Amino acid sequence: MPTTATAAPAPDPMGAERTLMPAPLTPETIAHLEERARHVRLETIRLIAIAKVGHYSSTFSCAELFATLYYDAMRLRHGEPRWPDRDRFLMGKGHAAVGLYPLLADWGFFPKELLDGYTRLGNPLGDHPDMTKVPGVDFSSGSIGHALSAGLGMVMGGRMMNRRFDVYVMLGDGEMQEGQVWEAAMAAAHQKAGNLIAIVDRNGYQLDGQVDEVMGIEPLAGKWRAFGWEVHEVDGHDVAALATLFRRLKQDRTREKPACIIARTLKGKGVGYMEREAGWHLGYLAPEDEAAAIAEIMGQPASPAIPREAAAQGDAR
Ligand SMILES: Cc1ncc(C[n+]2csc(CCOP(=O)(O)OP(=O)(O)O)c2C)c(N)n1
Ligand SMILES: [Mg+2]
Repeated sequence: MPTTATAAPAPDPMGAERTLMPAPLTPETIAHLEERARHVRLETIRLIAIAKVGHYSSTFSCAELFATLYYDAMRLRHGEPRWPDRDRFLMGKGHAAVGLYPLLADWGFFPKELLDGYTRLGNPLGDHPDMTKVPGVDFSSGSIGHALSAGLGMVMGGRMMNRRFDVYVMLGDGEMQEGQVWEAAMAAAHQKAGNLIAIVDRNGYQLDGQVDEVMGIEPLAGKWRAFGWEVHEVDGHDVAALATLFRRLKQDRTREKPACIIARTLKGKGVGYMEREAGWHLGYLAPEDEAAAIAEIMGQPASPAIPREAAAQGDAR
């Protein structure tokens, strides 16, 4: 696969790749990705126990997306967070950064010991990601709505530098209500940003309830198509389906349209009482509840529902 390409929508000399099927996924790769998603969930629980408040359910819904991106799809170099040809990853839903940090540490972008001081005074790893402090974070986020615009800017910057890398932007479904997302969507199609990939974590919930009750966003696929994007809908917890799709998109060097992946997910996926209770957007697990959540993630039977009041609610960010 070429490491550079011009911006232009001109035919790609590697266009023949488009007709090739992606390399088959082995059972070992699938098992590895599933294990990495479990790792994201377990680390999320461990780190939030240090912070004493955090976004469990927002992070659990995209654990398979994190795992597939960082262990199969993205082109990265171990220990080189600023490698100019690396694929970029931006999180519109920056509040799920707690699940990203363990993967960045795994890539050798910073010492793993930093994880142990997550959110503590002087530690660069905050509840929201800061690109000026955390090696491997490509964009500072937290105020939702900006990341797709920034991602398009990176695509355009890559063109100017005659570099070809893919730019992945993970967005929340509540974030779809932000007007700036659609301005960026319109601009990306106009710019034929074929190496821009938006991933919508369609978990059905935002901070204050069900997305379609707060302000409906359907028909979501139709909206993206109408804005000039190629749209794919996929089970966001199926690592095999995700990896196959990401591989296919990466292999297609002739695509001019930016691609949107609508990943159907469950907010809180992996811990039954969080899947059933929207109040877990921000919370803190008491130690005994934490043990039950870990057991469930490790494959033991689901624990009983914990009443909403049991989750210490922090300030809603
Ligand atoms: C501009 C802005 N407004 C409000 C918030 C507060 N806020 C944090 S997360 C969130 C809900 C996000 O929902 P969604 O995009 O669906 O993400 P999920 O956690 O469900 O993955 C809101 C409103 C914010 N971070 N930024
Ligand atoms: Mg959501």
